[in-house]
Amino acid sequence: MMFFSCAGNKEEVPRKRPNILFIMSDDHAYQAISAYDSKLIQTPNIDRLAKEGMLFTNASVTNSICAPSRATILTGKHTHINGKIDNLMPFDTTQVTFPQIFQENGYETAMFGKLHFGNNPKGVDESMILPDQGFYLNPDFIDTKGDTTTITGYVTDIITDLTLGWLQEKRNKEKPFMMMYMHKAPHRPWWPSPEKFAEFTNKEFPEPETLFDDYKNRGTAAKTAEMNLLTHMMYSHDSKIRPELLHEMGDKVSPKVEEFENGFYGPYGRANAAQKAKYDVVLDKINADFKANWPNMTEQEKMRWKYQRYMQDYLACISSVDDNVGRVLDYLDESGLAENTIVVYTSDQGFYLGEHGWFDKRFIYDESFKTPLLVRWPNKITPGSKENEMVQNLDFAPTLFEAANIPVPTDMQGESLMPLLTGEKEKWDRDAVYYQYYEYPSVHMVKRHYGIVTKEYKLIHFYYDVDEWELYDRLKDPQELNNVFNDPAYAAVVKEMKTKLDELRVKYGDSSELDQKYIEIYKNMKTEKEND
Ligand code: SGN
Ligand code: CA
Repeated sequence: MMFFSCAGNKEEVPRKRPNILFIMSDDHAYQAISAYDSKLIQTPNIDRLAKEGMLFTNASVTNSICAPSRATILTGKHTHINGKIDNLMPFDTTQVTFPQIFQENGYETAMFGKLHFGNNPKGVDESMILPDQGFYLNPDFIDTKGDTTTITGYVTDIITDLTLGWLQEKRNKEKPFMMMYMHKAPHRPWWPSPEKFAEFTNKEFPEPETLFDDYKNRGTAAKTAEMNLLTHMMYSHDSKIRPELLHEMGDKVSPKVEEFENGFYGPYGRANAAQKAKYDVVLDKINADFKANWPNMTEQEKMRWKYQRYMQDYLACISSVDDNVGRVLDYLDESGLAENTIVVYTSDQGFYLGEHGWFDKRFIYDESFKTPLLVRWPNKITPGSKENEMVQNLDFAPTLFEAANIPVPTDMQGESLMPLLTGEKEKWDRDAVYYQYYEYPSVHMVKRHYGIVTKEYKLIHFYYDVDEWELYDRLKDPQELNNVFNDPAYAAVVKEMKTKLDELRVKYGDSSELDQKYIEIYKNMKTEKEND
């Protein structure tokens, strides 16, 4: 194993080392944090971290999907190296994860909420983990011993109660802590608490400029992805139309969208009678509106209706996350812990909130590729600072190690963000990041691709069943509507970016042989599943 311990310093170092509170939500788009963009929602509590710390405007993931992002964060390695390239592959449990190293270096460690693989987090003294994706209502948790318990209530509140309970009472207060507080929300199917559901269905949200994107000047991948609000978002599972009503309305419900079996009753069916009564009031209203108006709407109106329904639920889930982050930040203040605690807020990736007509993620395009990142560390980070350097989830582990005075394992691929956090920017020299997405063919049908992103440009290669390149001018075309790969004016940029991309592939140990190997593994895995 390639890591070191802080031998020799064990007596005096622990008390001075900072505590770490790592907060991560699932699918939280930066467009839905008011410190980034206030047109959709106010998130006053998350915003405190920007006011009192640093907000990163070009933070990204290496592979925009849940479990791979978590594997990257835990290992500090790209997914082609740690092996967790998609949501389907098993996580290689021989990989060393950063909580293990914190634990070995005298930290008290805990993890509460969604992990999404293994459900046997390594290196945590205490954990309560949702099995797989987990449930919004009355969720099950797997505890430190591996036993399962069901807790009554709304998942975001419960994960916070568990987190606060550990911080207040359970942890060993002689040691610094490294706590991972990881929300399930706002993951699909976006079930809000009953109170937020009632509140947010009365709101109307501004539409993104590209809601009616026709994918002109883009490649095959954008045109064939299955994440369009009108044609792929489900009436029942997503927009919360009761299956009985869909059945009753028959052909009046168009366009046809394939539904998940139990898409509605899966989540709703978890509610007890008292909870159902609260949800029913709101569901009745939504369903009555759909019944009366849907058959008479134009395609454009249908798109708009679905967008509003989507935003009402998605943002209601975020509002609960924000309230609960506020509870934890208040506790840090009241207990006097805030001053020596690094607080990180991030998401496992970005998310489309109707931009390009989409929901979901997976693409290297900005709304999916970029992820929120806010870091507060009193007396170290200048309050209210903003940073636009190209940083990634790959960098979290090395950063936290440096902050805790723990040597960074030499096989980790990220860079510590400490020079950016502490105003020593001259020590930062990265100008490009590397990205790769693998899960295809699969849900949402986003094609395999890899690419390089600098502040100015994004070069992408889609492969496997296509061989297409795209180049975007990030400064002139921030919405990424014009692929300029074949524009002669960009020939020199293409050449330079291709060379840089090759260099990055070598630097991070990636290659076309490895791409091919993962294609074979994926095919075999799918065949095995089909034969089961
Ligand atoms: C589920 C979702 C998909 C989502 C994947 C991966 N459908 O399959 O929309 O892309 O998870 O999400 S759902 O209706 O069952 O929620 S991830 O965040 O876990 O990567
Ligand atoms: Ca996710």
